[in-house]
Amino acid sequence: MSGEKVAVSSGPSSGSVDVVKGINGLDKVVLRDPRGSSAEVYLYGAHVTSWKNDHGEEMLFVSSKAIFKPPKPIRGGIPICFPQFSNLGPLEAHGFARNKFWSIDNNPPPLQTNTSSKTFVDLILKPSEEDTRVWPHSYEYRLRVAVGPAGELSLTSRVRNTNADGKPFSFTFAYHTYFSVSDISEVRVEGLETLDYLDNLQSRARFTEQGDALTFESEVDKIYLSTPSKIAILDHEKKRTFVVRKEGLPDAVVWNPWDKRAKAISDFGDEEYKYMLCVEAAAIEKPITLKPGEEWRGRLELSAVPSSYCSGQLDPQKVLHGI
Ligand code: TA6
Repeated sequence: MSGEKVAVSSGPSSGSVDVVKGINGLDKVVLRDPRGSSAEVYLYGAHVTSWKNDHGEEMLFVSSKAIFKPPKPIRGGIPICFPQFSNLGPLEAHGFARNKFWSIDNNPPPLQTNTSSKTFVDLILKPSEEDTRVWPHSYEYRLRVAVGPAGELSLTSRVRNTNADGKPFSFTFAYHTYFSVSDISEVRVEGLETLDYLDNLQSRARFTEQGDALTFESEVDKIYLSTPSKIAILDHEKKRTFVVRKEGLPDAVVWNPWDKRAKAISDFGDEEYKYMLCVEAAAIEKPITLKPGEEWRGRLELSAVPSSYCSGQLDPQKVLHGI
């Protein structure tokens, strides 16, 4: 596969960034870190569909039934829910960002991050005239997707209100990440215990999670509120722990459709719920409000580390708090 090179730094320590044709001829950006990890981002939706470690192992789940055909969003990877999470407003479910064509931003404003990653792409979404009929606001949404030297994947969103009429706007948001897991019934999530959540399966009634790590044996669709900045997903069978770090994103959604609901989703395999778990860094309970000229930033960093949690050797507190 050959493709166009886009703006990247060069030199032996730099990675590569190429634009190639993906499924159904849709443009995708392939990021390769020199140490071997990689990521793929479709311009359609600014949708990350692949994140591989330096052994070429895929970390994200994408359904075998995913339809890469606009206007249908891609099932799996990291859909961007903006400017509305789920049906919490008048727009289509999860907003429109995931089914718009984004552009490569070759000249983004400087972005301060605490990573040394040199392998990244900047994408931008601005509303068309038709879009402003659906959501009557002017904005610039910049997304940087980067793979780092330790194999980490980061997504940094910057949303700026560019309304000329002086009006503020509000939005809700999620990085709807689908993690690939070996067997959902062997997965634990640490970092959300004892927190309050809204249960989507019970008309978003508010409950408090019990003290134990989350495990899975039926459908779950919960919005955890005011969560810590680190969440760990422990895959017992793979002996792998995903660490989710987030900034500017107080909430976290946990979703698995389980068997019945899986059957009702046309672009999702009947058995695929066993091999995925969505843990979504989000801002839902308190919508973000921006006045003209103001900018919001929401950052997600994902890493995968080997874990020996199954043998009881790894204290989840160490994963979460680094102690
Ligand atoms: O984030 C969880 C959720 O809002 C669920 O309620 C579920 O429907 C899922 O997202 C998938 O939504 P989608 O519109 O992609 O089918």
